[in-house]
Amino acid sequence: MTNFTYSAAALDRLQNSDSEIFDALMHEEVRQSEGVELIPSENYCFPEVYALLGSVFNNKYSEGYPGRRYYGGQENTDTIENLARDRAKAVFRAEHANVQPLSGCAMNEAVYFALLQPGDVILGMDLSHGGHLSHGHPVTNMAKIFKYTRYKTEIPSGAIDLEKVRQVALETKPKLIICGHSSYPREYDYAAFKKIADEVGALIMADVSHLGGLIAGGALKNPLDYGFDVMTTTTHKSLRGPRGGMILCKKQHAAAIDKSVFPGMQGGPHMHQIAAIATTLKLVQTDAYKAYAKQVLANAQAFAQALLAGGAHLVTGGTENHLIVINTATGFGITGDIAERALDKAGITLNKNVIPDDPNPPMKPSGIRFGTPAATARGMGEAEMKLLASIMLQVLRAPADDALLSKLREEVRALCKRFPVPGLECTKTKCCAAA
Ligand code: DSN
Repeated sequence: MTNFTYSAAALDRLQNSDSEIFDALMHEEVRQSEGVELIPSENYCFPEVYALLGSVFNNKYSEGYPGRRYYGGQENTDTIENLARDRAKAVFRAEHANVQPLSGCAMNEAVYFALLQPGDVILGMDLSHGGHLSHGHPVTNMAKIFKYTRYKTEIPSGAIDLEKVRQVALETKPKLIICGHSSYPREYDYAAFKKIADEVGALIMADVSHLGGLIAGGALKNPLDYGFDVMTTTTHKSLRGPRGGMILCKKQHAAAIDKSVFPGMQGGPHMHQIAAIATTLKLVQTDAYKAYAKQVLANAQAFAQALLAGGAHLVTGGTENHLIVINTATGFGITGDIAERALDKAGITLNKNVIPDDPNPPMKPSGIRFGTPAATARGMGEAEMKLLASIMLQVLRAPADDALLSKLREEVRALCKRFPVPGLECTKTKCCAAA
């Protein structure tokens, strides 16, 4: 029952005071250990992150920014926030960093309110083509305040027709153009988007929440190198930090961004989260992390090639980053929800997902989305991706064959045993020093 990720004494207390939550925690550990996590926005954080999330920084209120707070007792919180900001600037070659956003949506909303007026037009990628809710989907509160317009990708290649983007921009006159996605397996041409923004007099932002860690590790292009005004990223996906968000921007936007985050959007920053972000930003500067970022992409390639060879229909025909979208409706005659449930039974976790211009609704969409950051964090390589692709193909061809799913579940469990979750291996072996 002892666990490397939490203090043994605190865990004992939890077991005594709230056995229901304790049991759920233990079961979740087993679920994460014995199954393969392929949701592309999830990851296993660095073990150091657990130490800081469970630390006394949780207890501190720190409204304001280093050197200008509304409460006393900030000598240690100032240290960690300054380190987090400096490391963020160094890692992403940014002129300014704000590390206080509590999450991804809050971070993007803070940017809109910092740089725009209500009623201004924002141009972002269509949700079904890979865009994100926080880029202005009509169901969001932001869509009541700003006017959102869309660009799409070409079907089936997934290429972005830049002349079409330019035309939409000329017609709708956005004040802000967003590059970024949560289910687009291709790279952006950041230079071309910046050129369009300049032509129409718009600011340009990239939301690289999925890609932040891969950019930090030097495996993908950094939009800030192309003159972008703002780049946002969450900190818990490929970056392997705590849940949270960061805004990186040009110096000229620094004051507006900071004011928009606090006091505009948020009260007290989560200092335990910021401490963990600071440490994450140190760890992503190591050679080991750079190798990890490259391996995430190599693994996605191996996975995609094995699926294509097995007859799967990949949206955009392949991948250039960490994620893959399969059209299960055309390839296997099943909707994404059926695929998700069958794969879950085999110990593979991923999510159902809409495909471009999906004729089906979001809870019964035509596809599934998955990626390699978490499996790669366990040390899995291309050979394991090929094995997982073969298991996935068997499931997708026979999603109702429970005997087959049980057999595959055992194969997945055996695979997982060979690749312990970082930080959790010590639960079993008590060899924390080796983690
Ligand atoms: N929920 C995240 C994802 O899965 O991509 C984005 O918000």
